[in-house]
Amino acid sequence: MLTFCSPAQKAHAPARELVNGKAEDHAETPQRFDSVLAQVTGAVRAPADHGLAPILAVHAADYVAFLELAFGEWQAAGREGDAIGYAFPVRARRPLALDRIDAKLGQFGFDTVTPIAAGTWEAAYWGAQAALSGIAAIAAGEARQAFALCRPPGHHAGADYFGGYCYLNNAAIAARAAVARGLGPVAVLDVDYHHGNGTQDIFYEDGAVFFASIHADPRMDFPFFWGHADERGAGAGEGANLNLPLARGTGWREYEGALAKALEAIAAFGAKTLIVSYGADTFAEDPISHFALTTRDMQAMGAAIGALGLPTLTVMEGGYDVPALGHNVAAFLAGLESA
Ligand code: OKP
Ligand code: ZN
Repeated sequence: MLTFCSPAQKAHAPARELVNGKAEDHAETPQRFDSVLAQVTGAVRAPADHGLAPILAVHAADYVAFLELAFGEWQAAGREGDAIGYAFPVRARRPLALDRIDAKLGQFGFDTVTPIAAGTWEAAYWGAQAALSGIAAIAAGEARQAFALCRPPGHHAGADYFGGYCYLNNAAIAARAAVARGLGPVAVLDVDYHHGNGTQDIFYEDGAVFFASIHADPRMDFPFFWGHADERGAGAGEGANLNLPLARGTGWREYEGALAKALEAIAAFGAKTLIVSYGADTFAEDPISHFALTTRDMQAMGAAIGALGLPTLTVMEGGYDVPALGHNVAAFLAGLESA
């Protein structure tokens, strides 16, 4: 599988996340990148620099400027360690031109597990470029399938917010770019353990992009507030959003049924290009998740998706069993290629 990634994606190395009243070692580590890179087969290419324009086609300009400058402002304010907000506008969030870094972290972030560290912007930027390069290769007919080894992940990031370890929404940026290149209609299929709330939000009223997500029931798991089955899109996007929440403990038998529903809906939508937000945190041994898929199931998942026969870009999302991560990704991609 043609793979795009940059070593710059290891520059993001947040130390801790604040969860359940404790500071824990951050689960989304640079070692994840190495685990995957060690197992991918086929050509590995550095991403081309497509610049900020395709990022700004998804993300708000003030948000992107904030991301780029936040760590510097944090240091200029005399803070130590990574930037984490502490006050969040639950109601009446509006685009206030606030100056204090503390205020901005709350304005643009929705949790305390997504620090902005020294290399966050650089890593997120090059992850987005990897996804864009995958779409460029598909558009040019160089490959029918490609893999963007994005890190940090992207699917929790919205047009103007970060959270859930995500800053730039790589899958959404790729989907918009695919539409712009005439590869639409586009479907994004999110198989990470967690609901892709950012991607859902970005395309909620956009009828050009179908979003389907199979994930842990948000009544039990992050991101809690989004990913419920009754969220079906609105306006021009009405009916173009499909959430398939599953119970903790779900194994391949149940998962396979949900996947079949998602694939059927994507086919019925008439998608011409598919973006897969792939997270390996559905793996039974994942340290922060609660499904029960095996490495072999990852291959079956890839094969089922590949059977759609669509040009497909796979974008890396989560997966936190670091030694197993590369093997799970490789199994998924092998399945995808086998179809
Ligand atoms: C990002 B992605 C465990 C609690 C933190 C946040 C999960 C973010 C997942 N330390 N929960 O979707 O894999
Ligand atoms: Zn996840």
